[in-house]
Amino acid sequence: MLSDPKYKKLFEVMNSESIECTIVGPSGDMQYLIGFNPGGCERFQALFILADGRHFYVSNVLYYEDMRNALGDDTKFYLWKDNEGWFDCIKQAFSDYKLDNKKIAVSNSVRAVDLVDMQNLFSANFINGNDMLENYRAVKTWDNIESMREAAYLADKVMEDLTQYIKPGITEKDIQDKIIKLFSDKGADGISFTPIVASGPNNSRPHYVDNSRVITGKDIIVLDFGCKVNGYCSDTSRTFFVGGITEKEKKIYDIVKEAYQVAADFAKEGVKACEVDKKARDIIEAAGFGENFLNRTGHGIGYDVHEAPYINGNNSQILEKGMAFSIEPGIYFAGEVGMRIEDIVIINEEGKGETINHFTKDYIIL
Ligand SMILES: [Mn+2]
Repeated sequence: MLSDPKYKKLFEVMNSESIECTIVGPSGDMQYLIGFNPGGCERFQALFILADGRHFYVSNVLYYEDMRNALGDDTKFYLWKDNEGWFDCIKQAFSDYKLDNKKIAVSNSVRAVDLVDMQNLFSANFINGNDMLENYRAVKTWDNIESMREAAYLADKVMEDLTQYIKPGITEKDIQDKIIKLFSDKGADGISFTPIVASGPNNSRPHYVDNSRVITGKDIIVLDFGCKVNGYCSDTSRTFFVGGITEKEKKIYDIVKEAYQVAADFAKEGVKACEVDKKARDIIEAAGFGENFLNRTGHGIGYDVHEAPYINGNNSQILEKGMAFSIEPGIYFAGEVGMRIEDIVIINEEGKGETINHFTKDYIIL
């Protein structure tokens, strides 16, 4: 199974850093590596990839059939049952593959409590393998990018439909439910995260999670959502104005929009992620709202809705063809109001930054 060319780079990194084994739990990483993500639950399961090209899988018996189908006949399994626990199973595996005392990279999908248990069972040197695994899949194939274009297209259509649906008197939850239904009707595989519908004073919280507020006759609503197509995510945000827009609101919105455009126009093959962040931040700081731009400018996107490359001030990673990431500047005044615009940018075959969402960024006044 691990003869596929896409593993070559992973083995190179593992060998150069003397990493003997990489442990990958159910996740976007696993989906990328083996084409399947079982989702899983609290029962420990993981793929163990060895630097010499061997691999094995530890799983509860209830996932065996799915994982055997995904991994094929040449995969060795260590299976455990609910009434046994997984410690004997993992001890046997570590013994068979002589992993104790070795350097082992752990993906972010291995639960902290399971890692603590493994640290107590073994004297291996467990290291954080998240950057290695995320960066390994940061460059997508053009087929993958096609799926992302389709996911972005569906998100744009949902945004358009919402302009006809949102009105005073309905709740944030009504809008949330509508978004999920629209994605389902349009043929998306599913949503990429629980839609954020933040109205009135709630929209100063970028990751607002409540949904009970009723839309009033004069409201600002931040909408942030996405879907999945062939496992690949979309993610887009717009700010809608119900019952008109004031001059002051226009001024803030225009700054956010300009920050988006300047950063998106700057993004291209060969520039650093932190330089893209700076472009957006400079616009908002120059307007006097630097302290109100709470978040990084963006994040990579693929099988996971947040993954490498992160578009923040600390990331000197160089953008390459086939990378995909959000640009999502926002200005937030705690307890009062927030505005955000977000679309996905890819670095295309010509090495140019290209926004793959196409819904308007003009004022949406309902
Ligand atoms: Mn986002």
